[in-house]
Amino acid sequence: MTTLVPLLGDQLSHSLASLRAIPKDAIILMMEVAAEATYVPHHPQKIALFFSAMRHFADELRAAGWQVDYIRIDDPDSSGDFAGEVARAAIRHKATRIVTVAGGEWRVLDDQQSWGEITGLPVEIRDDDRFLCPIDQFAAWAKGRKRMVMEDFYRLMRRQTGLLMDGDQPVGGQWNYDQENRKSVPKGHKFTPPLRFAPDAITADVIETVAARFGNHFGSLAGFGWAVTRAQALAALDDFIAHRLAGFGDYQDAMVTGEDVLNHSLLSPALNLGLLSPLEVCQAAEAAYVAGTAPLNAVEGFIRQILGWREYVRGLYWFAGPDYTARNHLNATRPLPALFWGAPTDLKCLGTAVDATRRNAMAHHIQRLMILGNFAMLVGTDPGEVHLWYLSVYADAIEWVEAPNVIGMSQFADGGLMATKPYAAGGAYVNRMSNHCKSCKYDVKIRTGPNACPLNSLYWDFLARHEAALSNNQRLWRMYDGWRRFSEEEQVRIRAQAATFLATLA
Ligand code: FAD
Ligand code: DLZ
Repeated sequence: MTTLVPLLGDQLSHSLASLRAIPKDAIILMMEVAAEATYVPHHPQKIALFFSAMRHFADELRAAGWQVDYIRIDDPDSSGDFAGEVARAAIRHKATRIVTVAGGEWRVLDDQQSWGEITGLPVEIRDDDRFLCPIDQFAAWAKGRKRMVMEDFYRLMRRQTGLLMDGDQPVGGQWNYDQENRKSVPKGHKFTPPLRFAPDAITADVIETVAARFGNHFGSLAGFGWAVTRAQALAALDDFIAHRLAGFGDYQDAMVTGEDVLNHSLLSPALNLGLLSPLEVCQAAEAAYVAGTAPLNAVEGFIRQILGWREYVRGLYWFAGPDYTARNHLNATRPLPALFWGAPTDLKCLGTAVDATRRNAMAHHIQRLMILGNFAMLVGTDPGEVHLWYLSVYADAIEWVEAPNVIGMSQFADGGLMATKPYAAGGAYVNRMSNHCKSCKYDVKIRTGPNACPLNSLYWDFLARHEAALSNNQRLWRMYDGWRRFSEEEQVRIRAQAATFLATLA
């Protein structure tokens, strides 16, 4: 009896369900495969992160007494994909059964479901229980609801975990302190930079391989500093809690030219690879509040992102089904503008966000939602293309978390399953939340004319274009009222201005 345990690149947790209740002589199979590195053109830092963290984890498993069969990307005999490697390993080890944990994408789960037929072996696919809300629990909660409001789900999760709870009531008397979390950054404010990790020999080797094989993908490898082990991820967590959590709430929605990180944690890659558990991260933040080193608005805001949003989008991804990424409620068909792949743009906010993405395989939430996502939606980009771009370029992008954020939250392509209204904004929002407009070529205060910020006309044009689909939405009433207050001549001027800009994108 030989048990083969294929373990995927985002399953790097010693508590993984497939490592429990199996014989100690089982063979753990880890596979660096070309198909996974190229099914979208991942940012080279993302590929290097996965490969380096996988190699480090394999070493940790061996040190813990497991037998690990590790297939490297340059293995000349590799078939290049999961199914082929599982089939080869099953023969190599004379396996009699396969035990694995469900992957984080419908595509991968489909593949796992084919392994039985390919190998002729019984395959047990265990639930991924590294989340706080099981998929079935989310489905039971979501079923029959007209709107799946995140805030309702979040309160349920607070009660279920006891995080920031005082008996049955929220600590501090309020569930949500978002109102306190929209401050703009005072001039000259200094942010403490995050802890980064110089590449060790394993990472350096991986970086060399990735540069040679995938160096043509969009993105730079130069600044690689991600945590690639659990020990490093824990150090990054400690550093965030000690130095940046306290300011997390205040400037959560802010954007500053020259500041890539602000007070964000940069923990999503470690969380999504399984190097950290969501509960331990939330507990560390809660402990800082209890110890008096971080205020409630910061701690609640941070915990809500993980206990609320992260669990919610995961539940929604599996609840919505495999065709979710094909949704296109607004029938948007424009190809993704070239600026997303680094073509020059005069819009400072967009150029800054794309450049951060290129250098870091990272952009913070408001850049992803209100700069990049907003622009893609305003110009009518095909949401499928937007989805593939986000899946490619961010170090933390795995479809279960990326797709709902892109298709649902940022593009409104699911017709409101996730968001109650499109996150559409013109230049005024960017000007309020950032200092980008001060050094931008365009004038954010005007709608038309050669110097007008393109976001202004694009915003109104978006609303006008989708009037039939959106104007009944109560939450958009004020915006449509604003549009109708323009004179007919001004409406024509605004739409012509937008059309001129859109023509430059083609
Ligand atoms: P912080 O601001 O420090 O937040 C703490 C943690 O909360 C994050 O590490 C993350 O685990 C969690 N979190 C925060 N917001 C969300 C959210 N909306 N959904 C799920 N988890 C959240 N997150 C990903 O992990 N992978 C993605 O591929 C991804 N794609 C996104 C695409 C779009 C269009 C948008 C709007 C958001 C996306 N997010 C994604 C969510 C969020 O932007 C990132 O989790 C966050 O920017 C990661 O940086 P951080 O660790 O510094 O986050
Ligand atoms: C993202 C990624 C990359 C770049 N490479 C690999 C790989 O070589 N081997 C692997 O096991 N996983 C990789 N991944 C993650 C997968 O594409 C996919 O996101 C997860 O398997 C989903 O659970």
